[in-house]
Amino acid sequence: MAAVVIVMVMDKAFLASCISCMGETITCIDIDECAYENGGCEHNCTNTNSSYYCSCFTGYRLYKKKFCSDIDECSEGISGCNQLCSNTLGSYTCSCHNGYELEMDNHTCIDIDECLTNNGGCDHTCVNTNGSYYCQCNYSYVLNHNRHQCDDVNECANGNNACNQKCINTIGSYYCDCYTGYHLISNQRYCIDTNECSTNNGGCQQRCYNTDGSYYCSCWSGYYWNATTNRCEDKDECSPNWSNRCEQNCHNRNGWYYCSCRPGYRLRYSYYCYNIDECQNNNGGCEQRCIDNTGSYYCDCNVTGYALDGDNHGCSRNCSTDPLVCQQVCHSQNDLLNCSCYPGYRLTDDGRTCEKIYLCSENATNCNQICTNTNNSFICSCNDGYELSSDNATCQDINECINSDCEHNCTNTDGSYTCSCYSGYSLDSDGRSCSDINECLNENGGCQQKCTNQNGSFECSCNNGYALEN
Ligand SMILES: *[C@@H]1O[C@H](CO)[C@@H](O)[C@H](O)[C@H]1NC(C)=O
Ligand SMILES: *[C@@H]1O[C@H](CO)[C@@H](O)[C@H](O)[C@H]1NC(C)=O
Ligand SMILES: *[C@@H]1O[C@H](CO)[C@@H](O)[C@H](O)[C@H]1NC(C)=O
Ligand SMILES: *[C@@H]1O[C@H](CO)[C@@H](O)[C@H](O)[C@H]1NC(C)=O
Ligand SMILES: *[C@@H]1O[C@H](CO)[C@@H](O)[C@H](O)[C@H]1NC(C)=O
Ligand SMILES: *[C@@H]1O[C@H](CO)[C@@H](O)[C@H](O)[C@H]1NC(C)=O
Ligand SMILES: *[C@@H]1O[C@H](CO)[C@@H](O)[C@H](O)[C@H]1NC(C)=O
Ligand SMILES: *[C@@H]1O[C@H](CO)[C@@H](O)[C@H](O)[C@H]1NC(C)=O
Ligand SMILES: *[C@@H]1O[C@H](CO)[C@@H](O)[C@H](O)[C@H]1NC(C)=O
Ligand SMILES: *[C@@H]1O[C@H](CO)[C@@H](O)[C@H](O)[C@H]1NC(C)=O
Ligand SMILES: *[C@@H]1O[C@H](CO)[C@@H](O)[C@H](O)[C@H]1NC(C)=O
Ligand SMILES: CC(=O)N[C@H]1CO[C@H](CO)[C@@H](O)[C@@H]1O
Repeated sequence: MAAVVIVMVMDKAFLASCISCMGETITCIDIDECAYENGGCEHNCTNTNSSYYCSCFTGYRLYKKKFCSDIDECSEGISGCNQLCSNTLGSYTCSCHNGYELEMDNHTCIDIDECLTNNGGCDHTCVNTNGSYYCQCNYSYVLNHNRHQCDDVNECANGNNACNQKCINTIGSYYCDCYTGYHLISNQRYCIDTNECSTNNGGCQQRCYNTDGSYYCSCWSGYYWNATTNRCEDKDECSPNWSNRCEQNCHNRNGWYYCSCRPGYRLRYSYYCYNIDECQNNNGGCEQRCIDNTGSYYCDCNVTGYALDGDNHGCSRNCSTDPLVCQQVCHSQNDLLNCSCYPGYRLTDDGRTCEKIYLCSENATNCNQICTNTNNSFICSCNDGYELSSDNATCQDINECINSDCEHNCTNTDGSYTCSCYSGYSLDSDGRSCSDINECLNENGGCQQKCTNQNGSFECSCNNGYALEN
């Protein structure tokens, strides 16, 4: 404290002279130059033995021994700032570019991982970089102009994107699709025709035809599509509505038809009918001439006097087929004709003409019973009970019983007739009427007790007290 008081009463000059007076007994005390106006130092003043000096605060540099000027650490490159440096009075501060932050040492800048905060504002992927970051979009997205949002890419907008039929864009993707009747192959891009017929015959009843992108049904030949019933139905080729190739007869069957020919024709090449020359085979079965027609044939008898039999094949001759052979009467047997003549005529040597007979004495008169000569001929007649038949020669029995005078039965006999009576009657002497026979007259009719005659019959009965045995 005392020193301090002393200093206060000495000026500088004295102090200096004092110091130089070495060896003097005068006790010199240090003058504190800093005490007065800080020794003229701008910043710090430090008093020393017999002197003093000025110094500056950190960040300042001494000049002209007393004054202090700020050190620009930034421009002098001594700041140690990692990135940006800004000078301040007496100091400096480090700072960092965008995207970096100052470390705890206040000098080093380290990258800020913007992606840690809210994904950096990126829609999809945030990629941190040294000092920055960027957003990335998933495949099939494109980064919006704002660099953060991801917009869907319409892959289909540009040339269908390898889909050969339909391209369907979706958010974030796309897929290929096919028109009806096609399907995707395994690469999921190309469409190939779907063979609808391979499954369930395409739903077709009969034929299924696959086409590119579609298919159609049809019917087997022999069937047609009936639009009313929606079914394949049998074509009735034989009906006028459909054509058939049969030359003659047509027979429809389910799904087909066949042809046939009328008798006398033979089917050839399935459709055509050719005439059969039946006469080539065994003369057509004709006994004489066989004449072929288209489709048939017929027999003919070309030997004079012969005519076709009922079977139209055989030929035979009889009196009506050869009427001119016999002049009068004709008899035939097995194609042989025998002529004869009416009664009163006789066959001449030619075997067919007849000449008239004039006398009953000639055998050929043929009179059966009675022959009577006339002027230039003869006539036949008959005995009683006979009549002349239509040949004027033979006599035939008259059936008198047709209109008889018998009372009961009449029995015709050759040339006559007899009458007879029912049982129980007897024929009268006139040979025609019948009388009842009284049977009781003859041995009591065989009755034991009473006999009662009746017309044509009789009856037995018993006395009182008897009964007829069975
Ligand atoms: C300057 O003076 C101040 C206050 O008296 C002190 O804290 C500092 O250390 C001094 N600086 C120097 C370089 O002497
Ligand atoms: C960095 O600066 C801050 C504020 O200016 C201070 O509080 C801190 O102590 C400083 N750190 C270092 C290591 O200097
Ligand atoms: C980051 O960038 C700074 C400045 O360009 C560089 O000094 C530092 O080495 C980089 N860090 C990495 C990890 O690349
Ligand atoms: C992007 O891709 C990632 C990885 O494949 C997936 O997890 C994410 O869901 C996708 N985001 C969108 C929007 O598709
Ligand atoms: C189709 O079927 C209907 C019903 O059976 C029938 O009436 C019609 O005639 C058929 N159509 C033809 C063209 O035959
Ligand atoms: C033939 O055709 C006519 C007209 O289409 C039809 O009315 C008739 O039913 C058909 N006849 C047969 C047998 O199919
Ligand atoms: C009858 O016809 C056949 C075949 O034409 C012929 O061979 C035969 O000579 C004919 N007979 C007579 C008698 O005309
Ligand atoms: C004669 O022959 C023809 C032809 O065969 C036949 O139709 C007819 O009945 C025959 N006549 C007699 C009387 O046999
Ligand atoms: C008549 O027939 C008899 C017996 O056949 C014969 O003897 C007689 O000469 C015949 N008379 C005449 C005239 O032909
Ligand atoms: C039988 O006589 C009658 C009468 O004289 C005559 O019309 C008829 O033609 C004669 N019949 C025969 C077969 O000669
Ligand atoms: C008479 O005629 C009847 C009926 O035709 C017959 O039953 C009966 O036997 C005949 N009697 C005689 C005697 O011919
Ligand atoms: C404070 C200080 O260092 N005082 C010194 C000044 O010089 C004298 C003489 O040399 C010393 O004796 C003091 O100690």
